[in-house]
Amino acid sequence: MRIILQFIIIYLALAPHIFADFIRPDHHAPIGVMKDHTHNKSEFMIAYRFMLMTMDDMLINTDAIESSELFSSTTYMMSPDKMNMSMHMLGGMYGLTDSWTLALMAPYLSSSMVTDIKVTGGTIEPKSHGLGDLSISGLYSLYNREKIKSIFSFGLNLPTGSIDQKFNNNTLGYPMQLGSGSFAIEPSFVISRFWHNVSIGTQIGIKVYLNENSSNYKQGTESYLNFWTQYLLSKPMTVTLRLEHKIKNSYVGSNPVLNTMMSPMNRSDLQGGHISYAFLGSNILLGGSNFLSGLFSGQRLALEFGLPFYQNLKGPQMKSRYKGIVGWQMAF
Ligand SMILES: [Cu+2]
Repeated sequence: MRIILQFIIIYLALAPHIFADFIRPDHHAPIGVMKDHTHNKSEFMIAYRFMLMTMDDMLINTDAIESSELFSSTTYMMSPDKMNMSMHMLGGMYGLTDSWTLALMAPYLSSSMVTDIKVTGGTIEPKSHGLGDLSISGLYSLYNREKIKSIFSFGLNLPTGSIDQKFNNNTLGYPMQLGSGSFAIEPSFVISRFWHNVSIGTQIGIKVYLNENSSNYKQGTESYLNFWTQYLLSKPMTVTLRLEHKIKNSYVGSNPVLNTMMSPMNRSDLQGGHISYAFLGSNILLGGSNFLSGLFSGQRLALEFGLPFYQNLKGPQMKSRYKGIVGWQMAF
């Protein structure tokens, strides 16, 4: 009896520390960062993310250009005006060992683009939707302690998304296609540091397309750098701040069916650029210290909203306006 009592006393004394240190909302990066954490052996996680991105107006490098200027100063017959892109993404993770985690991601994309027509002075709104490129990754936990975690991951992009989306029997420009048509490799590295109620993390990654697709082009190499910090507002909830910089190179080759005189969207050499975003968000443990903890055990909810603060695009190319991401994750 005394042993049991002692055990209970010790347990109660340690419990707050166990719960404080074992799972924290900032053990996962802000929701827009992928491949940021690993799982223990035999642990599964399923994830759903919804992302919305809006683009409008055009840039040539950092200078804005209107449709009317584009029509008066060039021979283009069409000009992009506004684009909405939404993505549903299903993800799965599985801990093969305590060091190796397997991750799968499947995106479903919907895009629409309001396009100005020079001849009629009117607009059209082509749409595309369908499965994007699947990816499969191996994540290796290089270092996993209470205060520092570090992961190296290696991803493979599979060309499952369509690159032949059409509108009125005409092949749509590059930004409206759903996939890349190519295999790609994507190594990335993450390191995060945790303190009592603050953490910071950084990720660097690069995605290299390997082969020319069936339409005679290959997307440009993409590299990205993320830096974030999280502050624990309470045990189950953080506020997140993230800076992201992406560099995308121009495409190699071009799709011969796209008429480059028609629209800048058809120009494979006008697809790259630099873009920097600032995101504000939150990570929430639904199974945190509330009475519904049993029901939502192992579940997370996270969101981010971001605005671009620097864009330098090979243009004329549409510029980004904002990006919003909501995600739900469940580990078991
Ligand atoms: Cu996970």
